[in-house]
Amino acid sequence: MGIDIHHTHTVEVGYDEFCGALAARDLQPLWKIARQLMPEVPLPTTQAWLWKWDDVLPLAKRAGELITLERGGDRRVLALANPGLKGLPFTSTTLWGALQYLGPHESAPAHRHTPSAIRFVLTGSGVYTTVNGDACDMEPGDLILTPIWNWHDHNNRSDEPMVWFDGLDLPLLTTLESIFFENHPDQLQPVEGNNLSEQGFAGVGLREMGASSPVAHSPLLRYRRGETERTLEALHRARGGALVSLEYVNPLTGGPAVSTFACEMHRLYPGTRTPTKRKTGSSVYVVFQGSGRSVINGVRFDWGPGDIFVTPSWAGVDHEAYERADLFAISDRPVLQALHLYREEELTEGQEISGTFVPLKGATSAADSSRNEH
Ligand code: GTQ
Ligand code: FE2
Repeated sequence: MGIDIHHTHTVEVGYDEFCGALAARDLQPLWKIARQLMPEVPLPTTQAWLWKWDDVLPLAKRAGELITLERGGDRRVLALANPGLKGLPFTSTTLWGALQYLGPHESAPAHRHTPSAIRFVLTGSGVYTTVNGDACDMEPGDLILTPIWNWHDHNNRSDEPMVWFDGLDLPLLTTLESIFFENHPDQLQPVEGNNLSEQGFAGVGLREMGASSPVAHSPLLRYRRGETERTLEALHRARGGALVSLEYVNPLTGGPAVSTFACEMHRLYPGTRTPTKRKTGSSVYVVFQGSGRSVINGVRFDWGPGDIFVTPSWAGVDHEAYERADLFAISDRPVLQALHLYREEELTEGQEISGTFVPLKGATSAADSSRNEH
């Protein structure tokens, strides 16, 4: 016998009882939820938010005194938890942003996982992260990749702590239910050499014949601040304008350094407000140097060195620097592009500012914010 529509009994109940019967059978009527499910434009639960360096750093330092690095916790990391995401430790629905603190002469043990990570160094010196045997030195302004399923441990040889920004695709991989994790059999993995990945790219456009390369991510694991600086200067000389932006790419493919999110650097020059743009997907911005403000959906976010903020999907965003400023950013754009979901547009009119973000409290209205000012 096949599937028979006549064989089953009919239900004769009123509408309220009918709705109850649906719920009891784990069914939901689309007609009640269609507008929520498919709004005309993205209505993100990710909220525009900002974490001040001055609020986070003292707590990271205190964590340095209270927490030791042992198997289990593995890392001294403070996740930037978006208040829109119901207590999840995620900065947006796709991106993990965090500050990691590694004390003098400490090591964080070796492990690997399917989430890809990047480190953008904020302060400190004399630290290296070993990535599959390649000891990558970390200095302020450097970007270090620890891509999908690569063994990694962090080691501080100096007398000073180091603080860096961690960006991961962990929320995305949580949704995709594809997270695997493994501890290395030893506390630290063996080191094969120092900055080996850079040696493979000693000349622009030159590469050892037949050199093997990973397919899932960039073969270059360390992007030095000096190279970023040179490229930003060259871009500014060529283009001028209030904003120059670069992307950290896989030198072999021109694609993103890791496949699941983009790494970018934006240099803002003072005196001009950038045009308002919106795009699908979220971004996490890390202020490396300089100060300024960004307006996100009409709310003003003031920032300075070490501050971190997140822009939700389809939010109107513009920036203005008070002094020359460098914003490092990660974004889920590569995923949206691969799925043909990426859209961006520039608004013809600038945004009016309707309120100011108050750190720790969130957005307040213009009237409230003036009352709160002291
Ligand atoms: O340094 O290996 O922020 O595994 C989250 C998970 C950092 C790390 C994070 C991690 C790491
Ligand atoms: Fe890790």
